[in-house]
Amino acid sequence: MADDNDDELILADLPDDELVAQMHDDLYDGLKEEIEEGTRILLDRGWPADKVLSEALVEGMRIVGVDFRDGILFVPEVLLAANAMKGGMSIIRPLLAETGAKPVGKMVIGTVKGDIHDIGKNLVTMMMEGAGFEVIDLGINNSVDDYLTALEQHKPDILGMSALLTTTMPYMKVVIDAMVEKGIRDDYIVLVGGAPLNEEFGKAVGADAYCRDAAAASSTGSALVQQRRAA
Ligand code: B1M
Repeated sequence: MADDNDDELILADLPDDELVAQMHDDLYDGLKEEIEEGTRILLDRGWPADKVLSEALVEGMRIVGVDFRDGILFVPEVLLAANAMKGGMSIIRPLLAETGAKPVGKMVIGTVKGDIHDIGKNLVTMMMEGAGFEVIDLGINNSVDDYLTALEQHKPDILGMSALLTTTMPYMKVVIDAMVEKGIRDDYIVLVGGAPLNEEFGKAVGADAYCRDAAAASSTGSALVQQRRAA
């Protein structure tokens, strides 16, 4: 998608719509510095952090995902795109956290065993922090033991699990079954999410809720914690 004129382009001179389109191209091309610059420009122009996130960054990654699926982009290019996306996210993260209210609860979150996708999980972390949660992020490739140890250690209100592969999403059931076996399942609200999941899957594995995106995770998490405290 890069063209020969890229060097001459001054991002700050572009109107909003062209800048956002350019950021989609820059994300596609894995240009981290340009993504960081574009993110700052939009914020300086008064765009709310969540709008920059969804319209410039997440939408750009959606386009990358389509071409990855269609065999036009390959793992190394997608890794660069992910790295650029993380550059933009790191600027937005503190802003989202600032908008949050008082601490409302604690969450442990991690991507399941065998799965190294973490952008969506990181977004959920950011939105939960923005909603006032303390979040302990276990990172990627978590085994049952990793989750159980973290639950024991941090005693959160919520356990969140992320999976992006159809081959790794069944592992969520392995974790929940282990919680049942230990008699601790009902001590926690369990939320699951990731692109290949849906509501039925969430029910089938025994989660409290499936969250289609980071905003749903923060609203569902907040509502369920409040319900639990009220009960
Ligand atoms: Co991967 N990959 N990938 N990949 N990758 C997908 C998931 C895929 C759909 C691409 C495709 O074919 N179209 C496909 C999976 C197919 C399937 O299983 N049906 C795929 C594949 C096949 C693979 C490999 C097997 C490729 C290979 O090696 N041949 C390999 C597997 C590695 C592994 O994990 N073992 C692989 C590797 C990679 C990279 C390393 C290159 C890179 C990951 C980099 C990183 O994460 N640090 C990568 C990427 C970037 C993608 C795509 C393109 C983008 C994922 C993403 O970040 N989306 C993805 C295509 C796609 O999803 N369309 C793809 C943006 C993000 C904001 O959305 O993650 O959906 P998402 O998160 C959302 C919601 O789902 C939800 O909220 C988030 C924010 O709104 N959510 C939660 C997510 N987790 C949640 C947890 C919650 C709640 C909500 O807890 C409460």
